[in-house]
Amino acid sequence: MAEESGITRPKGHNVSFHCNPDMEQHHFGMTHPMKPWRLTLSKSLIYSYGMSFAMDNFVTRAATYEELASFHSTDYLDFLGTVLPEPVPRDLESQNPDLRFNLGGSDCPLFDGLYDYCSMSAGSALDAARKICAKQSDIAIAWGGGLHHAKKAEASGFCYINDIVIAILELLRFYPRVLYIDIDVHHGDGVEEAFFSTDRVMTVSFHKYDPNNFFPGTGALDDNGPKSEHNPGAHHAVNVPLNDGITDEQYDMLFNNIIGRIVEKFRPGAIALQCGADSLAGDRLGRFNLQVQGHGACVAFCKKMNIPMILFGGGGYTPRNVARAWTYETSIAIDCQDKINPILPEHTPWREQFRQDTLFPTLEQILGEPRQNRNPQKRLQDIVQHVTEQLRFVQT
Ligand code: ZLM
Ligand code: CA
Ligand code: ZN
Repeated sequence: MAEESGITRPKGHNVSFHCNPDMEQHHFGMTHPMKPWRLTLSKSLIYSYGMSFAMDNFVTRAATYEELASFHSTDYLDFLGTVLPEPVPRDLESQNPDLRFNLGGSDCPLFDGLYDYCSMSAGSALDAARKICAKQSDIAIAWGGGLHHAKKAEASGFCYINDIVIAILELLRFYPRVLYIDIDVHHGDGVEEAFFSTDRVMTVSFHKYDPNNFFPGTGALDDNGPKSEHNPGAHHAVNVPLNDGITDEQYDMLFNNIIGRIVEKFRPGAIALQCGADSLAGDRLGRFNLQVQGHGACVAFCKKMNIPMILFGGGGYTPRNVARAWTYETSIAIDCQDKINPILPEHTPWREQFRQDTLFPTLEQILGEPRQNRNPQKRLQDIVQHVTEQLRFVQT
């Protein structure tokens, strides 16, 4: 199959792929938007293209209690390890006076094997970080990670354990500075908060921002880290608040401008890139008009800088589009994006799930009518201007 597809190992760098297939068997509940099965669909497309022959593939173990405790409080972990799913599905959170650690509501339900699911996600992310630290990998992929909302002692927005924070803490043992970039449609609040008081991690999130109508409601342009007198982390949180309907072209302009400037100034030793696929057009929860090409362009831009990098998954609620994006991004990591056939391989399992047989459906194919773009060019320029000024306070 490797010969047939013409996919070969990339020249000059190593790519590793970290997953735990047992993670994919878990269910948040029938109608919950988060479907771990999207990981199965993504992997099946990646494998169908023959890309596994160009990477080091690791089936990862679950993270241990001690590894999870590098970020999370033991109170929270102990509770997470013992709570059992409700025999009857719970209704509204308001009828639940007993919600500890924000667990058991409709966003963060208790389900069978919850603790295993969380520790497997974190296990893959941590394995990716360790391969980067050991210089055995230049780009390490953990599509099962990217759960950016989880707090030290609280579940939030479908996230229970913050695998990203745990992985970045590992990177910090070897790299003086780490850059975190988040292209999920939601604000990366958990990661931002975890590193609010250090100048060793710079966090950048691009997201839909509408404090009253879109989760989690944080991440305004001028939220840049607590500006208390002795906080070295001040100015080290960058937020790029966006409105509905942003296009590939606009996102690319913003991303290249902002990330280009940040890398020049902050000079990170490693990059952690959260590739939440809910920023794609047609996502069940998302609001943007990004195509697979525009989403992937962010990965390509980061890769060009030749800095060791972890690619995390994250959100993504229309599984066929999640699988397309993460497959294309895997191809960028291994330098075969120009070699692969945009027509999905004939032997792809669940091929009919994809509706169109191409890796790159048009906006019309995805949406019929594209979502109205509410991002005037002037506003985007103001954002770049703000970030440029913010970077004057960043020293290295
Ligand atoms: N209600 N079921 C992104 C995390 C987004 C908070 C409003 C729940 C949903 C959503 C859950 C089956 C990442 C909020 C929403 C309804 C309070 C959110 C269960 C539909 C359903 O049908 C659903 C009964 C559920 C949840 C929609 N929740 C949409 N948006 C957000 C969290 C996570 O992508 O960034 C990273 C993985 N929560 O808006 C409410 C305020 C709960
Ligand atoms: Ca984001
Ligand atoms: Zn999201």
